[in-house]
Amino acid sequence: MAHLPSASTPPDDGVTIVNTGCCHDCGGRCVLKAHVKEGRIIRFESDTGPEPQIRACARGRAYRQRLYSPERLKYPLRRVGARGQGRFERIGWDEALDTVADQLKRVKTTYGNAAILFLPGAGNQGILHGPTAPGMMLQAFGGFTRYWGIPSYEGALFASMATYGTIRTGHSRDDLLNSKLIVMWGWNPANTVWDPETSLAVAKARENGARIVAVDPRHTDSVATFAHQWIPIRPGTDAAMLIAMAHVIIAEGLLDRAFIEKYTVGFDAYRDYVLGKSDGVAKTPGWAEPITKVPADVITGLARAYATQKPAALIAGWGPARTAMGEQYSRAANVLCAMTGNIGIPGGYAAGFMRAYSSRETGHLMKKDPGKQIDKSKGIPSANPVENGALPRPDTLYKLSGGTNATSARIHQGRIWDAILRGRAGGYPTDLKMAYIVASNCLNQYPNANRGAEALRSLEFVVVHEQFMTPTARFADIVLPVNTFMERSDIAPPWLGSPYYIYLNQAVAPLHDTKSDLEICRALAPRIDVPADFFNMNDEQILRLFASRRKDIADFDTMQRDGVLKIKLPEPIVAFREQVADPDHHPFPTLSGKIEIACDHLAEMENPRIPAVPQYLGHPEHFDTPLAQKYPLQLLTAHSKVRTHSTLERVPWLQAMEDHGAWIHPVDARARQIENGDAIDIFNDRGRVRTTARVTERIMPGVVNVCQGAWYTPDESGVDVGACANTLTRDEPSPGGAFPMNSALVQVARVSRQPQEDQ
Ligand SMILES: Nc1nc2c(c(=O)[nH]1)N[C@H]1C(S)=C(S)[C@@H](COP(=O)(O)OP(=O)(O)OC[C@H]3O[C@@H](n4cnc5c(=O)[nH]c(N)nc54)[C@H](O)[C@@H]3O)O[C@H]1N2
Ligand SMILES: Nc1nc2c(c(=O)[nH]1)N[C@H]1C(S)=C(S)[C@@H](COP(=O)(O)OP(=O)(O)OC[C@H]3O[C@@H](n4cnc5c(=O)[nH]c(N)nc54)[C@H](O)[C@@H]3O)O[C@H]1N2
Ligand code: SF4
Ligand SMILES: [Mo]
Repeated sequence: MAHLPSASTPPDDGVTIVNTGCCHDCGGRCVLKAHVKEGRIIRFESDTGPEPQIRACARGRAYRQRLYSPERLKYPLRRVGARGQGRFERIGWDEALDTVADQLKRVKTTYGNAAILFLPGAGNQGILHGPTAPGMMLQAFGGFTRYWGIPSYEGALFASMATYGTIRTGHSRDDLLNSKLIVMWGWNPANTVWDPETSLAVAKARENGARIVAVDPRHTDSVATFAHQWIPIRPGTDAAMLIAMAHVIIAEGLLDRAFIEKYTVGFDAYRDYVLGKSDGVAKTPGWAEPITKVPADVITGLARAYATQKPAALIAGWGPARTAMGEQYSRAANVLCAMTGNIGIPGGYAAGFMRAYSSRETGHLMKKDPGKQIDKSKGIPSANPVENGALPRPDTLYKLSGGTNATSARIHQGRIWDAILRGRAGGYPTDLKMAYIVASNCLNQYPNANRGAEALRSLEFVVVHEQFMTPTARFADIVLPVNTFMERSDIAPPWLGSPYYIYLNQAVAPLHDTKSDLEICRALAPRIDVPADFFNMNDEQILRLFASRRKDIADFDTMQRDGVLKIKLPEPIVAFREQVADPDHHPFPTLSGKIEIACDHLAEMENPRIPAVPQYLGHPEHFDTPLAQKYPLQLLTAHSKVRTHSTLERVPWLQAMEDHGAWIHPVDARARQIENGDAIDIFNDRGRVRTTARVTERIMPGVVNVCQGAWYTPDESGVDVGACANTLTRDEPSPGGAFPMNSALVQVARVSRQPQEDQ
């Protein structure tokens, strides 16, 4: 591959090192140096350059087994059996593309563009490949219906926008060295990475003397590695604990009154709720103890520590916000940061969405832009003709720019299956007839997989661009085989917000008869009469065009040669540094210009489920509802360290690191005669999964965890023997749009005992 621009001089053994990277939606975005011999990658190494190094995790280092997997899709396929049965025949590219073009045109002519459902997924995070080109193509074709809501963070995002008017609320990781106390609230970067330098930064902060407390129902690898104290908490009750901490801070006068006065609005309303003046219930630690299962003195202790050991970083992960009332937890965390004045100062943290550097978006996210405010009566302009002019949905923060698009033309991602099945009659904006799915294992990754299978079966046509025969691809009529990021070039910004770019240089020629998503669009666009201007540029021309628009990419060629561009910052990023140092010239980008402890924009919704101040609120599948009699255990669906969602599911090296199985506490296991290693069923009214019991005290009683991402594999009787978490999850989003994947009630039963091994 000597012609590739990144190739350094081959060492004597005929190996060429290609500077490239890894870019699924994995929490990272890392340097990989591919050692290529005779056109094949024989090993990877990671960043060996100057600090800070952007080092790959086990998943990236195992990538050869994904790239060269015998299970890769090799050529276009057409369904021959019933939809979902997984029987296909090989066809040529022309036939496959003609079929897709004919179906697109048929659906457009018969039903209109709104009947085309585009489901882009997170599979590839480069700017060029993955769903970008298909989206542009379908837009030029007259538009499509899509979803709103991102399962990662919708609750955290909603709360961040309501409180701060922005998602840029994070600090660069080097600033953790300035913290005296770090609270890892539902945050497990030892597994989920959250940008590659994070674990090292937390370790250094601990060495530097910071005290580290973790609040998580699971004793995660992060707890084991970093934390001085583990506080297990009942899932979905975090808002109650945070509100009780606020009670301690108010009652004991530990508030930062000057900060509250100067930078916030609405504290009095929150204080009245916390003290019980508005509803007669004082939210004391004693009130929170039976709700959260956290002893009152532990809540009091953490509240005092957080308010007095300043600066303190409360890092509020997204897992607890992936719950049925998720935004209340995030709002309560944000408000606690504000009450203690831990915002805008080195070593503090604002919680919120937590993006720091923004190579992903432009600077507008930090500016209040009233000129861009949406006129509710006129509707929202959009380049997608299907959406153009649609009115905002109720219960959206439509007056703020930079958050979720408020258009009512979109359907919440968690409700897509219901929308397909019920359409306009069910109150959705359209009747959906075909799905165009790119880089998404939606059947596996959206909540309520059994309903998903029913929905996909009901469509007239399904096309999937994929690399593997995923549970979703099995439901396609046409599967188009796509290459991986080792087989093409791209630019990738970091996952969350660290200051660098990865340039992925193509390391090997595309394997089998695969194409990139962009190449597919180049071939498909003329077949559906879409003008091909964009698609006529070659890959590198587009990457150069992208780079030329970024102020922080000064030299494309050097970035391309090195495979990485690290941006040097003059000082650590501290969110809201200017707002706090010089409030007269730097208002917060909210409507009031201040941190909104009580938010008028929320109050205007007049929805008691979205109160103006954060509250602890229940929901129909909470631990204290009648349903809990039937299904007494709470299900968590954390992200696995050996997969990226459902990607990398079939990589033997990674499977060897950790088996799929369910964590269950010995008390719950004993009550069900379950021993470690037993086959168990986990079930509720939505479905039943079969997996292996991992009996462990690393999870609190009353809670079971099945990591998300295992492949949905229903057997003849409907039992999901792949144990996909979403066979069990709830698909009713929170009022603010949070995904309730950590709010399902379940029961567990033993299926059979493994034969005892000889002693
Ligand atoms: N290895 C790996 N890393 C990843 C990913 C992956 O698939 N694999 N995915 C990436 C992506 S796209 C995302 S969005 C992020 C997700 O990042 P997160 O959302 O932070 O990850 P989770 O593992 O879902 O949740 C974090 C922790 O929250 C805990 N938790 C769950 N519910 C509750 C609750 O109600 N209260 C409390 N206090 N804790 C709770 C879980 O036990 C878990 O340890 O991870 C990224 N990183
Ligand atoms: N129960 C539960 N469910 C969850 C979560 C949870 O915490 N709990 N987390 C949610 C979160 S945070 C997220 S982000 C979503 C992720 O959900 P998805 O976006 O569906 O992510 P993956 O499962 O990784 O599937 C991505 C697919 O893209 C394919 N792919 C990779 N690269 C390319 C490419 O270049 N082109 C094409 N065409 N395909 C490619 C991969 O093979 C893979 O099948 O899952 C969500 N689902
Ligand atoms: S999977 Fe993510 S965190 Fe791991 S090496 Fe690849 S980019 Fe980095
Ligand atoms: Mo995500």
